[in-house]
Amino acid sequence: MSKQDAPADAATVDGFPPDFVWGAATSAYQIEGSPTADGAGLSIWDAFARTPGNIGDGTSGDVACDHYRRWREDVTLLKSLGVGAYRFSTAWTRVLPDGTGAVNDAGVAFYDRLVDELLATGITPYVTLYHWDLPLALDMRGGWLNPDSANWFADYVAVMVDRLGDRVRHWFTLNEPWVVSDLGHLRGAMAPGRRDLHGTRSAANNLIRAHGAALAVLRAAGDHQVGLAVNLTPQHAATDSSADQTAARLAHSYINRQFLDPIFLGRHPDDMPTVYGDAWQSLSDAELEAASQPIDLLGVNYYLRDVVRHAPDGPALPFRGGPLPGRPTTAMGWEIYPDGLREILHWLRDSYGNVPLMITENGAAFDDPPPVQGSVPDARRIAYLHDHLSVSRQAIDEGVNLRGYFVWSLLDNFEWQFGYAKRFGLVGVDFETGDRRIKASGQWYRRQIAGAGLPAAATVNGDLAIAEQEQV
Ligand code: IFM
Repeated sequence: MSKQDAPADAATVDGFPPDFVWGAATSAYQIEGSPTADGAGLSIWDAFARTPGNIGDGTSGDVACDHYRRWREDVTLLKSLGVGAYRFSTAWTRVLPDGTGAVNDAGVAFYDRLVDELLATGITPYVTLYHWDLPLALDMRGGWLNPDSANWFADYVAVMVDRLGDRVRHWFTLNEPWVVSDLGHLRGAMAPGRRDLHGTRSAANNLIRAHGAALAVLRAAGDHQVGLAVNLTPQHAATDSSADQTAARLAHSYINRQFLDPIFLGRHPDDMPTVYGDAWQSLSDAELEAASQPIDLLGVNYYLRDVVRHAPDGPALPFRGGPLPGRPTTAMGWEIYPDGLREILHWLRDSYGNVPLMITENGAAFDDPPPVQGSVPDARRIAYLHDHLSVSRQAIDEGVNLRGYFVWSLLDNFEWQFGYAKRFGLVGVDFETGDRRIKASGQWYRRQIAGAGLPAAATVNGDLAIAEQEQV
């Protein structure tokens, strides 16, 4: 069911397991601001955003949501949404301003306070250790192209688990390594803005090695739940032609399998030399062995599907994807395709064993309508979330080991190369004043969480009796 005009009191999706984890997600550079406060160093995103022409609206994350100063207010918002978990990332540059070497205690203290406040509020922290903001000092040493990068990352992770590991149990090593390698090292659309296929592959290899090295550190530190978060996007051939069918298969290997086959199966997809041509480099057997140690949970970031065509004259790779013409899209131009989430969840179960899964990101940017009586009536976001939760519930019924769901994002924030123009938040942010306002989707999500574990019989005409009682 699609509800293009879903209001805040629209039906929620019931019947989730009672221990299902409900959360919201953010990342450091997108919300924190104050990049050099309390001794922090610069990251590749500070440098990239300050280079004219890189960000669509000419902005940067210098202020963002000012979360570095307003974090307590944001924890209160999480509480009022009723989430049980919050996924955020730690900025490597606050902890190790030069990327390696001396620890900046004042930077660690920020995350100490945040974790303490979350726990005091009854919210479980899920920490992402790398969400794209590599210390600039390390980029000057080659960044992810340098084979030492895996060790740099492991050293930083050792500091984090040493300082926060008595309270944080859930860790994601990397967020969306494919985006780092492709958009950061091939397309130049994201930091560090490189455009080189050989470098793309080197970065991918070093990211896989970094995941393995960080996993070993976290395992040695005790009883932790460790995984990584990957963006997964169904790749459907545009036509029945063998060229398009092959293009879709190669795109699937490149986007969806490039990181997961090494991590779960200890090998590269057979297609990878075809995808990369001369630029192909494989990991050694020992590196694959280190990277493929078991993880406890896999984070799935799902937004869209791609319809793929053969593109022999493309700038780099022999395929090109985009939305199916005529289908609804979000403000990102991404096709709204909830069935693709179910497809991805099934594919993960069938390909990599029934590893525990969490949807670590799902959500949509829309051009939100103006507030009505104090609330942004973002009906399209409610419909988007509803429809993706419906297929998630269905996948659980079909045997997928799905344990949780995090909306992207808690707040409207700095959407990378698009600046502040694309709003994903359950909570709207006025970037002039920093004021926050829960949107209708945030109110809807609150009702969704309050009643999700209930069987259908506990609902009254689709509206949850328990949620209504709470609102009184
Ligand atoms: O904002 C990003 C996030 O940082 C990573 N996943 C996709 C989101 C929307 O583009």
